[in-house]
Amino acid sequence: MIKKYRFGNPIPTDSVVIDIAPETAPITIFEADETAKRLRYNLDKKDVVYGLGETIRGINKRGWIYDSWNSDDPNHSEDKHSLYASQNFLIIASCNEGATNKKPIGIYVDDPGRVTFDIGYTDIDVFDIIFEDFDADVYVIEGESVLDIVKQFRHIIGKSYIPPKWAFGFGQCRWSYMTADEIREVVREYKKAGIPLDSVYLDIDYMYRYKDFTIDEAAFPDFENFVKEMKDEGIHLVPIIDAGVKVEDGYDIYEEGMEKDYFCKKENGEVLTAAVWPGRSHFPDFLNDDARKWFGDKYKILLDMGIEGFWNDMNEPAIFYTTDHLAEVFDKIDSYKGKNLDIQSFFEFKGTVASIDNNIEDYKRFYHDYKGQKIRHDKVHNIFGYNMTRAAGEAFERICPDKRILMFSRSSYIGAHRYGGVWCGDNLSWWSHILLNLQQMPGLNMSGFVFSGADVGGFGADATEDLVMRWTQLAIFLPLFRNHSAMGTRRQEYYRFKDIQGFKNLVDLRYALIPYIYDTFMNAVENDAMYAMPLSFIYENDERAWNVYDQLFIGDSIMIAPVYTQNAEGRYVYLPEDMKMIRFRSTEDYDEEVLEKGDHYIQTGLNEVAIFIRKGHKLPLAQPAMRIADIDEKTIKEISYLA
Ligand code: MIG
Repeated sequence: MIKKYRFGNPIPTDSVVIDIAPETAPITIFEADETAKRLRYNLDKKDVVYGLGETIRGINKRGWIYDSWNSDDPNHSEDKHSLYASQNFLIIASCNEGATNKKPIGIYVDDPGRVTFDIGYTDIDVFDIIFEDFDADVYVIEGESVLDIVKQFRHIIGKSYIPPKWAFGFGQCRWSYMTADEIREVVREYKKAGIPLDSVYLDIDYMYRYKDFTIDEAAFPDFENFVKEMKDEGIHLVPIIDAGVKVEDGYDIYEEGMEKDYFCKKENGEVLTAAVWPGRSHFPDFLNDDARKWFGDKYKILLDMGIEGFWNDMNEPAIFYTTDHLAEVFDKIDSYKGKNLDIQSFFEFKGTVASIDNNIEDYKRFYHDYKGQKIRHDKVHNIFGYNMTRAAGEAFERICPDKRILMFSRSSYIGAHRYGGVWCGDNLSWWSHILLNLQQMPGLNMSGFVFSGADVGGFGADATEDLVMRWTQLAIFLPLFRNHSAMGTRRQEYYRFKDIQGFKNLVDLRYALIPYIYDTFMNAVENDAMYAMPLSFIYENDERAWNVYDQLFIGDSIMIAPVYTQNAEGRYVYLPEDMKMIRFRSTEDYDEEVLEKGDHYIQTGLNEVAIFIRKGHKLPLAQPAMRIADIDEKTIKEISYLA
């Protein structure tokens, strides 16, 4: 049962697609304090709080304070409060053992501005939702189980995005492959290593001077033919699209946007100028229907060249600086000239310079023309990236309604899940980020983002072979499986490491698992179900299962428990019932063992990966192929646990 409560005068987000009349009676379950602009829920000792999409920390969000404020922050450390996305859906639940008969409760806070979730941070037993303005639609969902609440919620937000089948294959990315020849080399090396590959990503350097929908002809001569050449090899090229449009006379997209008045403007009516990768840029007003349609149609330029997938970046939007703020900073610096910096002025000075990127005040300098209203950006900040993805998704529906196009985005808000997936942005080659990747998946699935994953091997910092291998042992089970790393970091394409055969075995296993992965994915989308979930979603009455935060069920047949500790040759795994473990060294070489419910130390060397099959379930395994399209369903064999 879903109830909607309306507070103040909410700005519509189009995240919910089913019309629900607001309640006339005041909210119960949560205690509303209009003066404090707050909703409060008193947590029981055993309550677990799931959800909040792509955020830092664990699967249970209790014990930290989160700010929904889409942020370009490449340092995903535990002390942060915001990442790139805002998915304000949570479920409060507890184990039913002991027959407390307490039912779980879901809450969706539909507010495109900043919202703070203090989940047992200030007081471990209090869950507060604090609004900047108390203008929001709040949905409270009661249900029989966590999965039931997920299903009810997903029903009102509409069906999740489905990518083309090849997008479930392995993708290789790097910031950046600078030339077509460099990409040819990557494809050649993967082929030589016998490692399956379906896509290679183009990061910003394929563009000419970082201008959206252009190609650097010197680096990528005859691009259209190159796309075809790659496609003949079975490789899809996936270019990045950035949110900012370069200010440059003669650049048609800039000129059209200016002429049609499609860029975000300041209070005084002038177009906002912000610096991002292309240098001085303007932001298309994705919230405006006409501007959104206009920008979306530009994807056709690349679709016409044979491109079938994209990733949208920098759409929080990230801002290196605005020209206005920069001028203020220069003035401020001038005022220090000739003066001595004492301690206080030294820190002030340093702070002034350090404050130029992603400055909160800059998000108050521009406006949107949204549904006939002029709205200051910070009030709708969290739906900007969503509407960029929507621009693309709506355009694909117009341009090629019968074809699935790959689309995923960095920034998001619930609603964007209908138009694309997400990747978790600039993580680091840290062991703790393997676990973070695992822990981000359930929250994303709950809020409709089923096609998701993180940069395998870590984006920032230098990766090591063992870390990349362990990370891959998780990622082969996740829908978006892409190895990506940043400029200046150690290269981490699989063929560059020593145990190439070990990596091949893992990617082969991924391709062998495709029938299961694809079915599980499609089921999650069609039935508003979970793709990756913690044990407690299934074993509601098993108190021990509620305490497991580093294992996942992938669909309801198999469980994974990846190793994410440096130099560890195994780990403890909790089995919520008797299960059959398959320990793979390759798709041909594995052992099977039935293990009893309970805790086990599972030995898994660096080249081994364990899958646990639930009783009465089976795991189909296809003969691996070098490309998704070449997987032959007739080769499927089944490993079952039908005891
Ligand atoms: O400011 O395009 O998250 O995946 O490689 C960095 C360069 C901009 C951030 C993305 C990352 C991408 C990078 N981009």
